[in-house]
Amino acid sequence: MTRQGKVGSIAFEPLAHDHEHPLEEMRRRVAAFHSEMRLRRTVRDFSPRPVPRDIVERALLAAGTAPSGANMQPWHFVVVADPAIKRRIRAGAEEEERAFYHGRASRDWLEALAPLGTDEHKPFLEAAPYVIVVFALSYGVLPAGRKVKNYYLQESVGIAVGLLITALHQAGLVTLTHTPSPMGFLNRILGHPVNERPYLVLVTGYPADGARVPVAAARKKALDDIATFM
Ligand code: IYR
Repeated sequence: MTRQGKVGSIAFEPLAHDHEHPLEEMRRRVAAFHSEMRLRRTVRDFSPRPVPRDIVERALLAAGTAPSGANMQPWHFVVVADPAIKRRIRAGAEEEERAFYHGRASRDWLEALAPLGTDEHKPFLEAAPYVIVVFALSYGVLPAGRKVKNYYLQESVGIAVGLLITALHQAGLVTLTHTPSPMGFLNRILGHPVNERPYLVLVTGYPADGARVPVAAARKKALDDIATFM
C-alpha cells in the first residue's frame, strides 16, 4: 500500500531541493561552515554599540525555520532593548544568581563552572543592545480557540535557539546563552502566563573593545569523542 491513500487529502508540493552541490563543493562548504562556527565564542563583555533591529528580526526568522514537534513552532522570542526592562531583568537575574553562587549550587557544580569565571554579576544584561528572552510554549491555541499540547517542546525550542545563535554569529554578532535559575521572574517582568516557560536568555550585540573569553571554553571534543560510526 502506498501512502497515497492516507495522504490523498493533504496538500503536498514537490520538494525544491535546489541546493545540491558536487562533492568537492560540498566538502568545501561543510569545512567553511565548520571554520566559521569554530570562531563562535560565548561572550560576556558586550559593547553598548547599537545593532539595527532588522538584523535581529532576520535571525529570528531563521530560528523560526527550525523543525518542531508537529510543526507547532512552540517558541516565542521577547526581544528586550528597553533599558528600564533590561535593568529589571538584570536585577531579577542577579538576585537568583546570588542565591545560586552562595548556597543553591552544589560544590561540584561550582567546580565545573570555575574555568568559565562566572559569578552573580550580570552587567551584560544591561550593556548589550538586545536581551532575547526565549519562551517555550507548552500549548498552542488553534484558530477556533482550542488548546493543543505541544510535543517535543524542549527539543524544538533547543533546535530553534541553536539556529538563532548560528544566525547571529553568521551575521557577525556575538551571543551569550544565559540561564538564570529559576526563571519565574521573567514571567513576572514580561507579563507572560505560566504556560509560557522561560527557556533561556540569549544576549546579543557586538563584543566590547578588549572583550576576553575563557581559554577553556574554546576546547572542543574531537570527532572520536563525540561521534561513533558503525
Ligand atoms: N546560571 C548561572 C550559572 C551557570 C551555569 C552553567 I551550567 C553555565 O554554563 C554558566 C553559568 C550563571 O549564568 O552564571
